[in-house]
Amino acid sequence: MVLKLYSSLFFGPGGHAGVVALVLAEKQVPFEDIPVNAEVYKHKDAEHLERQPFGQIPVLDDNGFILYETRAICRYIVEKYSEKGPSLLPGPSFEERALFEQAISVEIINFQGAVVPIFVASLKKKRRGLAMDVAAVEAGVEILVQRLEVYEKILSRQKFVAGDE
Ligand SMILES: N[C@@H](CCC(=O)N[C@@H](CS)C(=O)NCC(=O)O)C(=O)O
Repeated sequence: MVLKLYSSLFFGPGGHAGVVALVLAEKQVPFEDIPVNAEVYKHKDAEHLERQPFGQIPVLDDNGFILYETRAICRYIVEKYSEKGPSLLPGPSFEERALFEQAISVEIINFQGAVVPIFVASLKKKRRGLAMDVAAVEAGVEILVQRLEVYEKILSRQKFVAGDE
């Protein structure tokens, strides 16, 4: 049975489900996209909470095996379909793996941690017909710019955040 990915364009194509879709595409694993209408809070209804108790997107359903949390889903896909597409996990050395874990933590905390508050104060409000919180957006952008300057520094020395591979 083909994998099912519960997603929602309400959060934009660059949302967490987009990351999973990108990994599935890289690994050349076919999947069925199941849109959840977040505009009318379908991600908070009993049916979705059964899959994702925090009421968030994305969720993967692999023949009844339900998995949430974007990075856990990505790792699952990459390891389960190791023979398909390019290898997306570093290694074999402990150091390469550790740098990969470091990059993932940086992405969750420093990148997502800065981007999500901007989204919540701007596009998310707009899509709900509310006024944008300009002060929060400006404060968020300031933090994001500082973080991206660090990314620039890292990427001036190596090809990718986790190294050169
Ligand atoms: N830690 C979760 C975060 C997922 C997340 O924040 N998804 C957003 C959409 S991109 C969402 O569902 N937001 C609604 C909410 O948090 O109530 C993951 O990595 O999958």
